[in-house]
Amino acid sequence: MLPRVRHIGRDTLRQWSLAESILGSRRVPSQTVWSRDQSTTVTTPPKTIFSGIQPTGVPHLGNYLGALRQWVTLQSEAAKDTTLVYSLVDLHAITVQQDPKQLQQWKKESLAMLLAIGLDPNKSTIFHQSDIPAHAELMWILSCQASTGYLGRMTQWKDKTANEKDSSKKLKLGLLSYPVLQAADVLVHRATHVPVGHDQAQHLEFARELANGFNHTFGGDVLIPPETLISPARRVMSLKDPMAKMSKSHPNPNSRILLTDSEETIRRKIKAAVTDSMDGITYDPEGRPGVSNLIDILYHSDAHPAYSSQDELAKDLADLSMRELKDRVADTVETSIKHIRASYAHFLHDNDHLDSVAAQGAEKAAKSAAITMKAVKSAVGLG
Ligand code: AQP
Repeated sequence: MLPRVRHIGRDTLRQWSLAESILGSRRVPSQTVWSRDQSTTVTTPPKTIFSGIQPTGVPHLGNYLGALRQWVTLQSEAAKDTTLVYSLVDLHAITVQQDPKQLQQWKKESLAMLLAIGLDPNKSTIFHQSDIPAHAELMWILSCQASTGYLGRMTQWKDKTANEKDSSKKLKLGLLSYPVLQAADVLVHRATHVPVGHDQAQHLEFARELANGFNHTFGGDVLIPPETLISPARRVMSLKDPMAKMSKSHPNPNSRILLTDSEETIRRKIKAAVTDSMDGITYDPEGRPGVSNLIDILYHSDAHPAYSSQDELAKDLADLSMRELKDRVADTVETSIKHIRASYAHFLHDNDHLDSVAAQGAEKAAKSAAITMKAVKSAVGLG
């Protein structure tokens, strides 16, 4: 089966509202036809968007451009009957050992960050994954269907295990099986669309396989195979190692720009980004990964883009020195995230509000998950 991966094109974003372009004229699991004139819409079953982020530290520019910014765009542009569900996936965070106190703090900070980027708890369900036991329960049921061979071929598993010398002792089962939990996260809320960065595309393909396999085994359409929405900023790379993706867990803090970084820190990190000694500025991700990553960051961070592609942008930058390019990137990044920094400081100190958002989200998420679990348990013979 061909992977059903949808790339949200920049042009598409500009010409059409995101709601129309990605939730509209396209094939979705339950075939729909969309017209721009909604009065002639044939069928438009409500869509459900689900996505998650691990509370494993302050989100970075890659998380923002690759996922979080799309969450907010969907919240403002999706059709009114679209359900938006966003989770802080703390059960995923413990696939590597965490300091319990630190994890508690990160959960709080991550929730404050979701509010700071512009998610509104009255429009989107925002919740901590571990507050909803149905995620782990569905994971177990799906685990009984999942192939260990398939899981062992996952790129992220291979990457993460490549460096372990004594694999049998150090590697934990959760690291192998977390794509099953990820599938459960998506399927338990009957998500039709899942906006993620490119690194998660393979896991979403796995979720579709599991859903189709479950439906085939137990009959009916109990689980909905979701579609993947890949952000235009597919993969923001590390500032220190432009062949690797920007990541929260990289030991070098200068490899990533945090959404809480001050303007001064942003400038310092971009100034120290690894580039090359070639003359001029060109866009060549394979030959010049460091420079191309900066061009990608500039292209995707610009809220009012004047260019239709990175190549076109690079032509305009051709005569800049590396220092001038870095200044331009730092200016644009600062402009695009400074509002987040300010609101984050506000939300982080409002504990009552954070608790109430988490409680409200958990209540809505529990109701959503209960519907699926009833159908799943009944199908399997547990209900
Ligand atoms: N570098 C990236 N470029 C584009 N998108 C990215 N995402 C992550 N890194 C990039 C997307 O952000 C969303 C949330 O990611 P996550 O926190 O759940 O886990 P992750 O992919 O493992 O992110 P990190 O930051 O690299 O964390 P660690 O270091 O803990 O593994 C996802 O949609 C992801 O695609």
